[in-house]
Amino acid sequence: MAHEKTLLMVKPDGVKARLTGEVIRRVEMKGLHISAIKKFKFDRHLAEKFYAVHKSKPFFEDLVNFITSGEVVALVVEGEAAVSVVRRLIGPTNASEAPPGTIRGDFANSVQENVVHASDSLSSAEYEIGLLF
Ligand SMILES: Nc1nc2c(ncn2[C@@H]2O[C@H](COP(=O)(O)OP(=O)(O)OP(=O)(O)O)[C@@H](O)[C@H]2O)c(=O)[nH]1
Ligand SMILES: [Mg+2]
Repeated sequence: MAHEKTLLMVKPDGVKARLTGEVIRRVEMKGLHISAIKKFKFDRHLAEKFYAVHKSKPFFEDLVNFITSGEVVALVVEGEAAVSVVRRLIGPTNASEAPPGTIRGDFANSVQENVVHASDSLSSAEYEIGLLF
C-alpha cells in the first residue's frame, strides 16, 4: 500500500442537497486528508475534457448537461490507498444498487444523479487533479 492522491467531487445534485459537509465529514472520519478544495461551475469545454473517456457512451450528452447544471465542490484527498478507499466510501455507480453506509447508497437513488465522483485509478486521479487544480 502507498500514500496516494485522488480526486473526489460533490456533483451539482450533492451541492444542491447540501451534502458537501457530510461528504467531507466521511472522508475525514475515515482518516484521509483533504489537501485542496475548490467550488466552481464546469463549462461545457471543461466537462467534455473531464468526461472524455465517456465520449462514445449514449449517456454522454446527458452527463455533460448534468455536470454543468450547477456548482460542484472538488477535493484532493490524500492518504494510504486513497484511490480505492474513496471509491469504497462512495459506493457503486448506480446509487439504486449502492449499499447503505456508502455515500451513494445513503443519499441517492439514480444512476446519473449520484452525488459524488471519484477517480477510478491513479492515472485518472492524476489527469483529473491536473485538469481541475
Ligand atoms: N444517464 C446515465 N448516466 C450514467 C450511466 N452510467 C454512468 N452515468 C453517469 O456517468 C458518470 C460516470 O460514469 P462512470 O465513470 O462509469 O461511473 P463512476 O466511475 O462510478 O462515476 P464517477 O465517479 O462519477 O466517474 C456516473 O457517475 C453517472 O453520473 C448511465 O447508464 N446512464
Ligand atoms: Mg468514473
